[in-house]
Amino acid sequence: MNREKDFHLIDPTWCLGCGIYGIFSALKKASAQLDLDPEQMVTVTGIGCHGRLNNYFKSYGFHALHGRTLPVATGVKLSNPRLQVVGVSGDGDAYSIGLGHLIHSIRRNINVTYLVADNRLYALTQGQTSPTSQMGFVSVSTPEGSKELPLNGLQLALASGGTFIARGFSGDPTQLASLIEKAMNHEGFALIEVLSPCVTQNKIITYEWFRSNIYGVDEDTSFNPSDKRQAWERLANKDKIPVGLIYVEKKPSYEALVLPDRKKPLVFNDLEVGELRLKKIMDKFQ
Ligand SMILES: Cc1ncc(C[n+]2csc(CCOP(=O)(O)OP(=O)(O)O)c2C)c(N)n1
Ligand code: SF4
Repeated sequence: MNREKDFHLIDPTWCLGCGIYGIFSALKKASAQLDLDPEQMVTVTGIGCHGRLNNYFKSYGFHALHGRTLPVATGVKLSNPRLQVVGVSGDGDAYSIGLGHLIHSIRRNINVTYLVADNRLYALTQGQTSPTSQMGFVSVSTPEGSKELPLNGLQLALASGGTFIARGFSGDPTQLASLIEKAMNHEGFALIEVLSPCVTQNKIITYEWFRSNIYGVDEDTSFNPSDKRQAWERLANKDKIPVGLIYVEKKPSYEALVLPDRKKPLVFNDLEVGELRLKKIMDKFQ
């Protein structure tokens, strides 16, 4: 039985052809393949076009402030580690205003799957230059062309101790779904950057551009995703963009260390305060 429709709440209204449709479709596919139920999942999004995903995806959801996807996702996971928590951000949300949270989530290895929709600009606010825009990119915020080097988010993740680092392409939702499945099964923080064209505002970085600039890391049989040096070299190469599972490593997740007894998530604690305890608390405020 095809269970993908169980995760389809309503039809999305992103611009026709937007890359985020591919992410939406891959997330439904992966969730169905893992036989999850919508009530076992929480999707946390930031502000941006990508942020509308949890209006359309059927699960619990939290539409966080811009750049605050990961603090909310961390809170949800620590309150109830039984939930499958998926964060969804744009490149602005993840790599600009939210960058500090990303590095600390990576080094903690909190068990969250994080999808970063990289359309190489700020789409919702009308196409300004983002941290992943290429040098020379002309937009309302850089009318003379960007003078900044683009950020290499996955290389930064590897240097920060990332345990699952992957890149997908929204033009290939089947491959993306298989990466999301692996990410959800990974014990720890799983980062998937998804190359995801904004068809309305980015007339340079298009589906065709991505197709002619990407290659699959698994095309080379000597590539080993447990080898950090190989991963680093692939990510450092500026000529061709690697896609697939780039690095994976086993390490205990943050909640396995701070909540070793995962049978008793915080959320199931007895919230009854009791009269005596309530009095003690109230006395403190007097
Ligand atoms: C604290 C804060 N600063 C700025 C904004 C304005 N803002 C809304 S979305 C956005 C950027 C969106 O770009 P991105 O995160 O890449 O998502 P996309 O729209 O491309 O999916 C900005 C700067 C905001 N909502 N809140
Ligand atoms: S503006 Fe761009 S990113 Fe936003 S919905 Fe339209 S195509 Fe997608």
